[in-house]
Amino acid sequence: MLHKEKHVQFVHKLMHAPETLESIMTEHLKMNAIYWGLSVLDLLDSLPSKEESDEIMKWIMSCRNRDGGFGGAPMHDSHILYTLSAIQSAVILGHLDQIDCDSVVNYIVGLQKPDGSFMGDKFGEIDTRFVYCSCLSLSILGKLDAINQKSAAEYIEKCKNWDGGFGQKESSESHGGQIFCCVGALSLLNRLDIVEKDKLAWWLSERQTSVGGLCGRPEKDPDVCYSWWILSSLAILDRLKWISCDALSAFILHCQDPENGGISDAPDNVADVYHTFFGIAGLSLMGKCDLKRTIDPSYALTHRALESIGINKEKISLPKVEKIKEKKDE
Ligand code: GRG
Repeated sequence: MLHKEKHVQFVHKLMHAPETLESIMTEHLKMNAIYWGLSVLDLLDSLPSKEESDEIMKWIMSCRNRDGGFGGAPMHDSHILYTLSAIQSAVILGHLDQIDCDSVVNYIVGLQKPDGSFMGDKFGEIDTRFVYCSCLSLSILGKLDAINQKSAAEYIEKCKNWDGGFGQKESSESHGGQIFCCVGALSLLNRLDIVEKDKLAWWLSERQTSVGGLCGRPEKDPDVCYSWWILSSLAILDRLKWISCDALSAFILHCQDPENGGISDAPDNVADVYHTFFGIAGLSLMGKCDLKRTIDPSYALTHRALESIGINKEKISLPKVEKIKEKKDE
């Protein structure tokens, strides 16, 4: 059983929590945490009130910098990871109009390198995560054509490995999280032809462990967050049926805190909002626990949120329901 009410309370409690040593130490992640928390509330049909939404939006806008990007908290440097979370949160709250489209687009365009790759910020780290974050931000804003899409896709192709997977950069080992970013970006760029679908789906399905949970690389332990990274990649490739959804959902449910709400990375660990979001998002993708299959695997936003900005179902890459009649569950 999914403890929906408890999870909603868990997120509300976090949003209103007083400052603690832990919250100060994780301040740099606050913008991401806002997106994860709001997404949980959206998936569980419990969006904040108008007053609360306005308050959250005010905080988001206080993280905007002169360069057009957003930091993880007020007065933090801009980074594409937080810029995307700010945009996604604004979409969920119905306040995308408050984001200054031109300056954020300029900021993102300035992150692309001549080889198509993206820096995360002005300090220059390169990672396939940043290609995805940039493409998704621009796609939401309807401005994908502001970057060199051809070279972005070609850069991702260079990061493809012999096993069909993708890594952090060229010659990096395949990793579930990076695969999500590369497949997600290619889906947004309409370049899924670059993916060797069966080979990659085989690698992804091999990440299901004997306890049902998914891991990010061979020989690693399962972690609830891969119920998103791996599963949404399989969904984009239309091969969700290649794993046992029953076994995965049992693993996710086993990682819940039934008393205080929230989901942890693995059974009996401490719950956090990151794993709560990716666990519930995975359950939604599989249509388990009476959750609507409402999250889009490329945009990581609900259909409701996407439709509110005019991105409609035809563009959304959710595979058909009947296709989730998986072999392994039978
Ligand atoms: C909008 C959903 C969304 C995402 C934004 C930031 C980002 C784009 C994607 C991150 C993808 C990623 C790299 C996820 C992996 C996170 C993780 C568990 C890293 C730990 O990796 P390892 O290799 O741990 O240290 P393992 O699990 O292999 O033991």
